[in-house]
Amino acid sequence: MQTKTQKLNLFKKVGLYPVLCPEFARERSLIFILNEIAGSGAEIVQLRMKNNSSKEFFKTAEKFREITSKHNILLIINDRADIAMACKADGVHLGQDDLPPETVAKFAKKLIIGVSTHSPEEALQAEKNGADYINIGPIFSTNTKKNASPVGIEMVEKVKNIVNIPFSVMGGIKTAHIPDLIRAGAMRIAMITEISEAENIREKFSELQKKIR
Ligand code: TZP
Ligand code: MG
Repeated sequence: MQTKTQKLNLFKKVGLYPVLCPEFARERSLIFILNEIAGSGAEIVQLRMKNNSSKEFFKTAEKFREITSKHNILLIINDRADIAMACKADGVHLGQDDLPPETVAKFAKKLIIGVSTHSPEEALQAEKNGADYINIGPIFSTNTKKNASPVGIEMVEKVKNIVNIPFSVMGGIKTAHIPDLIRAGAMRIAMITEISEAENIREKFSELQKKIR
């Protein structure tokens, strides 16, 4: 069992941050995709299930925990601190409408707490309220987050200068965007479809890792 500090140290070293959702998997199972990225050396994965029952989410999370533990992959659960606790995940990723980070921190002392942010104000607030990391996004427009307007690469430059916690970037990011994002100061790049909808997931994952390292 790792301490929260140990988990956070692993988080800081993450480059590529895959997020897996059943809706963006081209009919392949999430377990299949997880095994593919585990075989390509994934360091972290987030499980995001917006349209399933709590029970289905939990059952998948348990399977994810089994596989990620074997491969020393950090497991982050989207939205649901209860499911993250129940499956013994390493962290939870909270949206602006989920439980506040300061509340989760009170009962989930070992979970890494990530928060989605869409402006410098939200980023500062999340840090103040106890987030261990934030995500900045959506950087570009994307089908996976239709209702949010893109914040652009400029937001990365702004936020990196005002927060002291690690951050990831996400939203519409494709392979070709990586050099520009790295130049802007992004060290952790989160992606859904570029990875999970790739024809050959292993190949795509390795290509992305090389670009980020
Ligand atoms: N939060 C900000 S952007 C996003 C989420 C959940 C979706 C990113 O998906 P993709 O396929 O990498 O554009
Ligand atoms: Mg969420």
